[in-house]
Order: sequence, then C-alpha cells, then structure tokens
Amino acid sequence: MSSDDFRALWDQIVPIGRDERTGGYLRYAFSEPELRLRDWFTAQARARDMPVEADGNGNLFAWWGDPLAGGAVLTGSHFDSVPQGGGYDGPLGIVSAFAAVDVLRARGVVPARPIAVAAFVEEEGARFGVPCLGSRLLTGAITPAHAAALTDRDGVSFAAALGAEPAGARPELLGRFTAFVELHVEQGLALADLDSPVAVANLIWPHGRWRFEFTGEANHAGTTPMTARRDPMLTFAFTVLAANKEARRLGAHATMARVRVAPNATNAIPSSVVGWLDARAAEEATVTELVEAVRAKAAERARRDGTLLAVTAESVTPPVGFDAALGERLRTLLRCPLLPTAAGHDAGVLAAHLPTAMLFVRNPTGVSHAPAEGANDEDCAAGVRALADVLAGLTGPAQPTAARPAQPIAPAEPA
Ligand code: HGY
Ligand code: MN
Ligand code: MN
Repeated sequence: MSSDDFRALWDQIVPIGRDERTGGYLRYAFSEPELRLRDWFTAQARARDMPVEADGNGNLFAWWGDPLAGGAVLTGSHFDSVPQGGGYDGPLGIVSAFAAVDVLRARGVVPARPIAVAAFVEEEGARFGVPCLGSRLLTGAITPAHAAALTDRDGVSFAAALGAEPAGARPELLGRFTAFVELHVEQGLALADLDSPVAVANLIWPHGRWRFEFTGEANHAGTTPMTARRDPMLTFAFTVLAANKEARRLGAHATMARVRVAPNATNAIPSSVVGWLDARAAEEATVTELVEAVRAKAAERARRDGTLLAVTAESVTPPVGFDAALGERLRTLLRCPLLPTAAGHDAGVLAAHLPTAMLFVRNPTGVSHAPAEGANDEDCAAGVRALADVLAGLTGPAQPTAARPAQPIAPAEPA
C-alpha cells in the first residue's frame, strides 16, 4: 500500500459532504452525504466480495469470510462528522480497513478467521445528540426506545431517519467477534513530536454531555428596564465563564459550544436558553467535581438573575482502559508508542464487550472537529500497513496461497 494507492481510494470520498466554502464536512447520520458514503461502503464491499450485514441499528458490517463462523476480528469506524468537521475523523478508519483487506490479499494472506469492516452510525451525536449511538445500541448501552425517540433539530426522530424501530442489543452478532481494532486519525499533536506515524491507544478519558436549561421571562429589549429583567442569557453567559474557570482550576476540559435560544430575536429578551456542557478529565471524580461546580455556580447565578435552571445528563462515558494485552501486542508488533486520548470512540463502547484496541495515525496539525484536521498520505499508508499487520496477526497464522512460500509479516516500517 503506497501513499498513491491510499490517495486513490481516499479521493473517492473526499468531495462527499464537503462544504466548498470552508473545507469542513457536513456528514450527519442518514443525511444525503452520509447515505452516499453508505453506498460507497456497500460498493467497496461488493467489489471485494464482502457481503454486507446491517444490524438493524444503522450499523453496517462487511465480511471477509463466513459471517457465522465466529472468532471474527472487527475493524472500522464511523462516517458521520460534527458540523464543519474534518474529513479524517471516522472515515479514515473505514477506508483504511478496506485498504488493509487489499494489502492482505496482495500478500496472499487467507485469514484463518473472518475479518469484518464496520461503519457505525451517529458516532459524533451531531444529529441526535447521543454520541456512539450505533455502538451503544448494538451493545445494549442504550435502549431502542430511548434511541428511537431522539430527535434532530427539525424534530425528525432517529427511528424515522433509520426507517424502523432500532433493533437494539445484538449479542449474537457481537458474540461473533473476538476483537475490535479501530484505526483513527490522531486528535492531538503527540505523534507530531515523535518519530512514528502510528500509535496504539491505551485509554479514553471519562467524559460526558450535560444539558443546562435556563428559563427566564421574555420581554421587549427596548422597553424593559435592566432592573426588571429575568434574562436567561445572562445566567447562561455566566455559566460559560464558570465552566472555563472551573476546568482550569481542576485541570479538566470543559466546553459550552452549542446553544439554543428562544425566540432568538435581536430585540426580545429570551424566554429560554439551552446550553450543552461537554466535560472531560483524566479522572472520573474530576469530571463529577467539575460538573457539580459548574451546576452550583449556575444555580447561584440563576437565583440572582431570577431565572430557573435545570441540568440533565445526556450521555456519560466512564473511563475506558483498552485491553492491555492486546495493546501491548500491537505496540510490540508495530514498534510504536502508547497514547491516551480525551476523545470518545465506538471502540470505547465496544471495549466493555470484547478485547478492543485503537491505532492512531499522525495528524500534523493536531486539530480535529474542524477543517484543519488532516493526515498526510504517507502516514495514512503506514496506518493501512500497520492495520493489515494487526489483522493478519489477530486472525491466526497467515496461510499464504500455494503461489507464495510463507512470508513473515514484517511490522510496518515507520514512513
Ligand atoms: O466527542 C468526541 O470525543 C468524539 O469525537 N465523538
Ligand atoms: Mn469525532
Ligand atoms: Mn471519531
């Protein structure tokens, strides 16, 4: 797999869902761009004689080998993006998985056990609000009823977008896998400072999303004296500053970047403001302390402003420690570093159900969830070779076809 080979496959999806004005991506679950990416996935699978299985939750699985044999190794990631997101977060793991299948076939490897490529739905939670929705449904971490009722900003429910009630937990499908390895663009600069194009993840920070609803009194922007207002925007603004201050105090990460104002008019004091807190830290207790501190300060300010406050946890992810033995096996095979991440992933959900690992591919800007997110083709090709080595190693000894004598699988040379 050369960088040109990677680029040829990658270029097939680059334009899909791209905002030409900004270079950002608008790939929301079941939106037109994501449906085109699903069609691309199915076409790639068909071109490789890989039957595609849908799990009834919006997730797709392309199989190399008998889907019912068991003992399969799963790889893949997600297609969806945050609004104006980067093009690599998610799709790199899916494109690299198909490319890794090509590499193994070119080496004459016939895996002793099946390999499946997954495309998980709604990993970002950008449309229906709950991240890793597809993998949470597959594993039973969220009920079909809860997922079905989630709605987007236009009031379209997840069930309506899916076209059916989600199937929910699929233990018999999950039980057919013995490991999951997700390749993902790095979301940070650790590799940029190291002489390695890939790394293995060892953990995911605990994190979550909390909805803060501020309710006040709608009134005229011009005729209402400042002393007579109950302005929820004021309480929200104070809360944003408090979140930033508390995160710095606790060495955590807090972001309030999504807000919904009603009626959102220039000359009307809002009746309500809803803001979402994304809180993350290395320790679960720190996340809890951060959210409680922000809630308490918001409540105190609400009393002063005469507004009401309601705080609801929308999704909470405990700390994830990836399978240490699998991680060490991959780190040794690839001769690469181990890295923690504060970003959530479907691998973080599946880690509770089967041995799971992540491979990170160097991102020279370190930026993610923005158009500046990137990776160079040489590093992406190195990531594909590394994933191929991992898949070959995990699916048992390579049985080369008669045409070639047994070849040791050389670890990927750093690009
Ligand atoms: O938000 C996250 O950490 C992930 O990108 N969904
Ligand atoms: Mn992401
Ligand atoms: Mn991702």
